[in-house]
Amino acid sequence: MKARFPILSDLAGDLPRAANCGFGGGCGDAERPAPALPADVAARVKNHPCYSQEAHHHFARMHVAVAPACNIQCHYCNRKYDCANESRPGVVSERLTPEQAVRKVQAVAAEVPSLSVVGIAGPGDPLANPEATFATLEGVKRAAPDLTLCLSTNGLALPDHADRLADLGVGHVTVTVNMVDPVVGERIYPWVNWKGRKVRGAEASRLLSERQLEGIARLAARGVLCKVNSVVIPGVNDTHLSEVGRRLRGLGVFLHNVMPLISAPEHGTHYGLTGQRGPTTPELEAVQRACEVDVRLMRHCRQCRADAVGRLGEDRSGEFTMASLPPEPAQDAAQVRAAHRAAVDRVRERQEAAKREALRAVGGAPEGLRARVAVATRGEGLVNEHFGHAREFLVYEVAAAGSRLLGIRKVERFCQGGEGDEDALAPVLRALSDCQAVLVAKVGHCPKGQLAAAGVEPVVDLAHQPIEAAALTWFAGFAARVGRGEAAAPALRAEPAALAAEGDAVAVA
Ligand code: CLF
Ligand code: SF4
Repeated sequence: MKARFPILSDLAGDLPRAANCGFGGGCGDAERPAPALPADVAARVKNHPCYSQEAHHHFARMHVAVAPACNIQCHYCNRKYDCANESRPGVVSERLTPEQAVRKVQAVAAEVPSLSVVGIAGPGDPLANPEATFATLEGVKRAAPDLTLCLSTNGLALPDHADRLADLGVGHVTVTVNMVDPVVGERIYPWVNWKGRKVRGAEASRLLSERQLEGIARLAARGVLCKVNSVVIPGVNDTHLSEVGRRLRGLGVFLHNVMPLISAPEHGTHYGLTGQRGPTTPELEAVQRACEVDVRLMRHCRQCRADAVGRLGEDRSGEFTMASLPPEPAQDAAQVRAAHRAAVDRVRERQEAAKREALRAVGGAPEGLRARVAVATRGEGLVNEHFGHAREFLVYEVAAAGSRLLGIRKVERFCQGGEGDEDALAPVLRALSDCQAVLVAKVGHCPKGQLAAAGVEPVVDLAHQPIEAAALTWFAGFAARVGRGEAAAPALRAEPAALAAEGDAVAVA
């Protein structure tokens, strides 16, 4: 089937060109879509790739690593590595001074028209480094006022800085909240540094929790949109996080990001060295379901590095090392970013129209029938990645009432240098084992056969279609086949059975 809808690159001619164009690649139940946001809130999250799942197809963020110190110790963190609040493990390539950070933002902003957000997320805690953090935020605001300022913190120092953040126009703040019960916290936090003194045991977690909740309440009172990240630690806080969710709802938290612990011995963390594992995909999904009561759940987090650059899921940080930047600050390209936003708005209108049309077509599917559809994408909101090139799949749940993202399944790229590797295919098949179909731009003969044998239908005739419209279109045909007895209805809440084989694929909520 030919592409029926224009793709963003079709619109590139509308845009002033930057040297290195950055184009490239929910919440609620599929049967009970989340309610619409108030207009003013919708406008504030519209182009933020973390606060809007849809925006993450079109917009990039960058982190500036200006905050090396931390005021607490988490058992999942090793100071040599990125802050696990917001990062997958991996050393930060460069720590920056505020002046370097502003220069780097100017350079990236001039090269990446899709850049919409600048965040500070480590490698320690931004508010344990307040001078560097505020100098950076103020400098970025002066240099590129159209960029949204963002920050992620453990919350210990948040009450002291909430007003200053709000005064500065930081409209999006993430707080990592892993517990509201100090007995649970004792198993996550060995100590916190409070006014120059190390506080240990349950007292440390009681203090941390009180400060976190106070800080969130202050931000909410100032109209700052708060996101909470919670790390699922099996056997430690997995059954407790629904209680955390209940407390957060009362504080007006905008978004809850329930994400898996990343733990490996080579990271040198306490958990890594003591064998504390992360959750399997079914375990993670179960905790997310328990938390998803009257709060928006983020399901597209990629647990980025503290020096990440690019769209979520892509890492362009290596392109923007300090040594590679021009000696003089690059000229800003605000008009290029504005043109990108306008182009994205036009694409969105078309993709929304496509979705509405697909929803009408799927309206006759039986109530209660659902399926899981994996999608390979390079961005732009399209099914546009080859199966063998995908490093991740977006998994959607689809039903007659609509579609919603369930999560991201990271995989090793199956095709290396034009050849598919049989050994690499098995983990990909396991990662998709709970899906009824995988929508891709292309797929080779061999993986096509193996996918079909594993019960996952490879679909290429929806290539370059908008993702959700494509998933719904596939579902309409699937429902018809189920009706004719040619396909079996999947069990409700099908789970990726083999994913308990840890290490094959990391699910990122
Ligand atoms: Fe960075 Fe965090 Fe701001 Fe996003 S990340 S400070 S809110 S701009 Fe985003 Fe990365 Fe997940 Fe964070 S995908 S780890 S949620
Ligand atoms: Fe590490 Fe972040 Fe925890 Fe500090 S708050 S110990 S930097 S994970």
